[in-house]
Amino acid sequence: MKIFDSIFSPEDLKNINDLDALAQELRAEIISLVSQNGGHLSSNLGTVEATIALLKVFGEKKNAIIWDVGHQCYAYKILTGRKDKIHSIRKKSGLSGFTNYEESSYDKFKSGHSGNSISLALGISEFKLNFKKDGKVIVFIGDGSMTCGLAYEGLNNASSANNLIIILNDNSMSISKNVGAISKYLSKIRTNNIYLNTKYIIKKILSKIPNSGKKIDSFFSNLNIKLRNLLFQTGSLFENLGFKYYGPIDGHDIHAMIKVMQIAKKCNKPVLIHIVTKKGKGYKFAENKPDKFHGISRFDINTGNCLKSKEKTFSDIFGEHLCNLAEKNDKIYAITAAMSDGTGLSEFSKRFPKQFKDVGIAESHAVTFAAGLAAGGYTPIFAVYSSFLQRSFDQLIHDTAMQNLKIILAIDRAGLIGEDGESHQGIFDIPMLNSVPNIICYSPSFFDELKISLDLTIKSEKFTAVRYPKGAEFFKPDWLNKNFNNFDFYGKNRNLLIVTYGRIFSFAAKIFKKFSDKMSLLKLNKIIPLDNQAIIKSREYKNIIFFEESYINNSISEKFGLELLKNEFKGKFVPIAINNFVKHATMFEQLKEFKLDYDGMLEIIGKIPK
Ligand SMILES: Cc1ncc(C[n+]2csc(CCOP(=O)(O)OP(=O)(O)O)c2C)c(N)n1
Repeated sequence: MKIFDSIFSPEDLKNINDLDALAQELRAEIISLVSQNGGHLSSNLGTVEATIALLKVFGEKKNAIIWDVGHQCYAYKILTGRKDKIHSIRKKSGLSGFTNYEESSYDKFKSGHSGNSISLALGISEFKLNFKKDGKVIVFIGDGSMTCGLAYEGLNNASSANNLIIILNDNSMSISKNVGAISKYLSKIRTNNIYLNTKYIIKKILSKIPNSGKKIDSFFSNLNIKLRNLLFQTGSLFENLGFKYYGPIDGHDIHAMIKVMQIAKKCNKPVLIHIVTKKGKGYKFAENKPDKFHGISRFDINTGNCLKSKEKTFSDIFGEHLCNLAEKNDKIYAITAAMSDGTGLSEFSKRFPKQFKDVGIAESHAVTFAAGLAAGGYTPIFAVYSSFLQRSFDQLIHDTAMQNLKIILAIDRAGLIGEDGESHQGIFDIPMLNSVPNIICYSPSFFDELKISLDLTIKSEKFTAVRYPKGAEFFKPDWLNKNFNNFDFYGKNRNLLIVTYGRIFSFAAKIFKKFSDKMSLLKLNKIIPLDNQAIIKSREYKNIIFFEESYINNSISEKFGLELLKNEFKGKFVPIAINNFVKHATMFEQLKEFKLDYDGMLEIIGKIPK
């Protein structure tokens, strides 16, 4: 029997004598789990001990624990009553890979996007303070997430939150190496020799002091006062923001963390505990390559090799083609918000370091920075996952479109993305872009079309975007028009027209090939603005079905329907798109759920009168 088999809630931790052995068990469980289901391995391995300490000290329900991003919550899920379901993580109808209030009252929010934890915590803190509710509000946030502007908006408002405790998990990594001035600041604290020696002394002394919170508290207070001038000659950032700062603490030393958290529990002011951890801790392949194992699909535990064969993706093609373009154009400037690898920009960053910037998890800044670069004379291209672009809505409108500046958005992971669940689906970029005046957006279905789209965006004088999906291209028919026109009609039947764009065009094309006497097909390539000629021609059809891999409100299909009405279309128009948040499942299961796969399309088409 495993130690964690006897843990049904954090309360049960008090019966566990060997917490280090529990940590080892949890670690083995997480490695096995992620090797089978995929998931966020490195981050979870790095936070096992901190999770145990956190639940040992703050496990009572009156406390609120808020995880930033929430990708590091696997041990938390196991210890908060979900161990029996943990093997279903990231699978359809199983546990989410992030915190999720639908699963457990220990999870306060659904998480996934970085940097919002402090603001969320402050809201709960305010309520607790005003209504004299007991309990602390604890934020667990990584140093990568501390590159988000939103986190600082929270910190700037935290000085009176006397029930707030922030645990800053500093592993010097975001997905890849962390960037920016704050990261350098944390690194200075970590590497300062005096402090490292002091840390050693702290550990030595703490281990000799019995569980007397008061003594330890004054020990820490004195230590901080004495060291303050030595360590933070310009003043500690966090202390100046109104926090009591404890750290850096060894984030793999459960007992040191428990002691410090107990002290923090007694403080009557906001506290920041700075723990230092190793991303990927305890699994050599993840320790050596924490970025590769940050988010990983199924792998072989013995070799660390992925079980899924690596096929070319849209992100790869984007990265390669942008390198080709930059060879001949030193005005191209690529930006990522902490996703160089995911967006295919790693090679570009090495080959064109002067034309590249990782701005950290700062999507709003990235867009406005791009606008500034454009104003200065560059051709900036911001490669960003669709769901993270949601952070930049005002920057698209006010800082870019309204200024009539030419920037390019390379919108990756557009459409359904699978197991990462509700927070990560790329289904809101189109509704956003449809609200940005004068933007142009292309939606390639295939790799070669992505390259052509990029060429068009670079040549354009306007604010442009290209949206493309996660992973590889689907089946490509050999009968497609060779030119990348704004739109292309196929077929002669006037009873039924199927309209679509992006990768799901492949399904529609297969159906068309089979039933070409019963339907016609319209492939859109330029989706914003809609080409009026496509609308005019579509009026000739009796029935039109529009399949779209986007959220439906303010979608392309909605616009298409409106334009048809304006142009006195008299037939039947059926938009099939996504009408809600999309839960975790495989991408194909999700396409099926929304009738956007081959079978789903056939089913909808079958309902149209012949
Ligand atoms: C707004 C937003 N942009 C990008 C991401 C993708 N992302 C997930 S985790 C992560 C790195 C987080 O680093 P850190 O907070 O230090 O946690 P660690 O994984 O190192 O434990 C990034 C960039 C995200 N979740 N949210």
